[in-house]
Amino acid sequence: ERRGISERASLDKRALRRSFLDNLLYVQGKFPRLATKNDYYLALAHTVRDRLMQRWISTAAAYTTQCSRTVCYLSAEFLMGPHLGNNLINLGIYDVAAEVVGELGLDLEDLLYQEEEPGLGNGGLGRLAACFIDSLATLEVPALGYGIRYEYGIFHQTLSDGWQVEKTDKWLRFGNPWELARPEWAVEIKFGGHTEQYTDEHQRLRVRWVAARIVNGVPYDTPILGYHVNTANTLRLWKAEAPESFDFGQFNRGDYAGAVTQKIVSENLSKVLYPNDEQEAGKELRLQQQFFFVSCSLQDMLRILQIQRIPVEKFHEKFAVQLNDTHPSIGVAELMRLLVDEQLLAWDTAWDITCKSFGYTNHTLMPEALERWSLPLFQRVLPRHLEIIYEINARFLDQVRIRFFGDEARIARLSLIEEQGPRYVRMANLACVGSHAINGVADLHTELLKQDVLKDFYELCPEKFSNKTNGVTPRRWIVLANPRLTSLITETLGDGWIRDLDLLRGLESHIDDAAFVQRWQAVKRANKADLATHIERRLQISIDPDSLFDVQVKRIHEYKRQHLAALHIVALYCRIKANPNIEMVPRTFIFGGKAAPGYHMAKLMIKLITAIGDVVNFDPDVRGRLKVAFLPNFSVTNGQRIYPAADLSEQISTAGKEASGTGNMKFQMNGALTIGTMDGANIEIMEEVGKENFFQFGLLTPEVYAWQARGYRPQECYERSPALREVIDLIGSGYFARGDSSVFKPLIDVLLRYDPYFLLADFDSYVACQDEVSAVYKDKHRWARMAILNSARSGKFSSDRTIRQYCSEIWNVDKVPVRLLS
Ligand code: 26W
Repeated sequence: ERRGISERASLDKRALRRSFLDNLLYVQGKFPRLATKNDYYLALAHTVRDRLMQRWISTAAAYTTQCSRTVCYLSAEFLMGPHLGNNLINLGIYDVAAEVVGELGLDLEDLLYQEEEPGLGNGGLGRLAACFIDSLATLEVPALGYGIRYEYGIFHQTLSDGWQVEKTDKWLRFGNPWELARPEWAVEIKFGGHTEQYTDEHQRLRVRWVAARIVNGVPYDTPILGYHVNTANTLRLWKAEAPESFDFGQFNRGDYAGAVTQKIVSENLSKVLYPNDEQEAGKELRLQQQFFFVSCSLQDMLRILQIQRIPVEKFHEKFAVQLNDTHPSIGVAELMRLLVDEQLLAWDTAWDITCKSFGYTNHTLMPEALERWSLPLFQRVLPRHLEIIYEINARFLDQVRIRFFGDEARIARLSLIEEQGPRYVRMANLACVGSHAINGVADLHTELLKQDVLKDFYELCPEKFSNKTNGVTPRRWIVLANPRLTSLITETLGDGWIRDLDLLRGLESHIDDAAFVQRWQAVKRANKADLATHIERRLQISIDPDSLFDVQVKRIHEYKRQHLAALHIVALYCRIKANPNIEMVPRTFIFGGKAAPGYHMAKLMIKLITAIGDVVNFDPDVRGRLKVAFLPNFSVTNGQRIYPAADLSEQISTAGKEASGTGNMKFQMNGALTIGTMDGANIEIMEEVGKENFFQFGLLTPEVYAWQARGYRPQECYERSPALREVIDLIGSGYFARGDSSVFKPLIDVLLRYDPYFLLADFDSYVACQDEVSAVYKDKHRWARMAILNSARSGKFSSDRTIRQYCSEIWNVDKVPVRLLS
């Protein structure tokens, strides 16, 4: 029976309804009266999953028969967010699915919120990887995302008395309908032990790694469908398991308990995501995790070469392997080991292949984020890789010595091994030496890499360096997150903008169309009302949807300066207390973000914000003109509610510290105006929207450097600015801590003594700029026009643009359109 495609893949409404009810019965084993909301979510998820399969198989078939050049994106983090809504949109069946569930008395949005999001990342870097694989699929580029299937993702944040409390993220509790285990493609990963030399049958000296322990890596595949295309690429995440033979085999004969312990040790490898952002901790398990997923992935690539009968010498022609920061950079040494020790290639051939395969993206200028592993630790976990790194280093430094004769200081800086004091392996140096391309993630960031962090590598090989300014996917961050805006834009311009975001420029010609501007304002107002309702439910504080929504959502970090925003709130509060009848634009300050569990100052910053809220929100003098809401557990899901409702986007990092930022782009697309420093991609956002549509303040990067060189004295700023003094003194007095002056003392002390992130230096400039924001907001029409222009000029920040640049300038890959197999 072949009447077109099977019922199970059909996108028409009747087929969807039948599948949905079928899956409720056959997958969930429930009839409607007994079904929970989660049963309905899973029934719908399976309905969608069925419809992905045909595309997934067709894609795999196209890539296999054409032996397509493939991007392998190696990332320790993929912060995907929920899949169901995105897949409905990319399949083009969101509205019809809403009708189907609606006719059964259910609400689609309600079902979407049932999905536990896979929070397999910390923040910017992990979310960037997710946007990139969406764009790769939409652009029909053959690509695999490789990472770790953490059993526990980023912790769930709750607040207790205004302090952050962490809860484990049991995202797999109710099963994961989007993944497929592929145990037939499991690989073995070695750890520890020692190396031995031996001579092979050709009398050549070779090295054998005799491991102390073996762990199995089992791939779990998730299809990643592009927007309105047949391409469904694969996200392949590795789970660690104890090998059967190891459990009860020769090592543990008779030792049942020992075998079980061994199993637990093995499975610990993919147990939990490290919640540190921009702070290197040097933990052994983290190095093991990195090696685990990288070795699994490289072995998987060798398997793919084999089934496509491509000789191993052509590895670099088949694969473009991208290192998402240094976390996967052990791959340079591991590919050398696989090619030399196991595939028996000559060192020089292997090195040539390795360098042509890898590209390295740097994501941070923070020195404390640069990964280094102590030599004893490295030797213990990866003895063979240490030898390989020594060999790479010796050959590399020989060349450096010839180029820079006698420059021993430079050689010490370029070395893969840090030699002053305790010795370390420097992973950024390994990534630079082993890659043919090195990139930063915004113009300023790339310039600072060249001048500063990677200066020596730039002077050695300037041709390796390029910039790839980050971007975000408009499918998730506009179409899915902001359906009202999506309808307005599509009714105005057609729907081409979803694949070609530059078309948003077309909105500019509607800026004088009063009806359009009014509809724009209505969209924002409705989004704000939705968020207000959400906040009221969660936090029991009333929110005025007509107040200015001033939003800062991102990881909590001193360099991102959430506490500068807090100082501003206190400054406004002081104005009200001094003159309760003062005229003031009502504002709602919305914060969200997680602090690394061991980062005490970041946790204190959260407490400061919540403590200010607890006073300001209930002081009758304020008369509702200021509200402060810290929304717990900022995540992809929560971001999707927040960005569309923002009026003002806070991007206030110290100049020269934020590599790019990507939240800034999500706000801009959704029509928020930015108040920001000249940092990261803010600079490029201002270039696109024009100075007159951007609120700029603060020191510039060279000014920060100059202040540092001169010896910055924050105390002087404090003494010079009466407003600042009042704010600092009020917090220091314990006013926001029921009179307990000890609570915020550590934070105030750092600001007055060192202020490493220049809050006090930027305070007056920030407050003046915020006053300008309020003045503009009073003119609602002017504000709306500026907001429309921000959206209209956000095309550059689509990750489609970013990925096109990676494809042509680093990866040299082309698209491979997929024909649907019937
Ligand atoms: C070892 C600890 C650690 C963990 C994570 C060090 C560094 C990281 C990441 C590189 C931190 C990160 O997410 N960086 C962010 O990357 C985004 C995507 O490029 C940028 O937009 C952000 O500016 C940058 O902070």
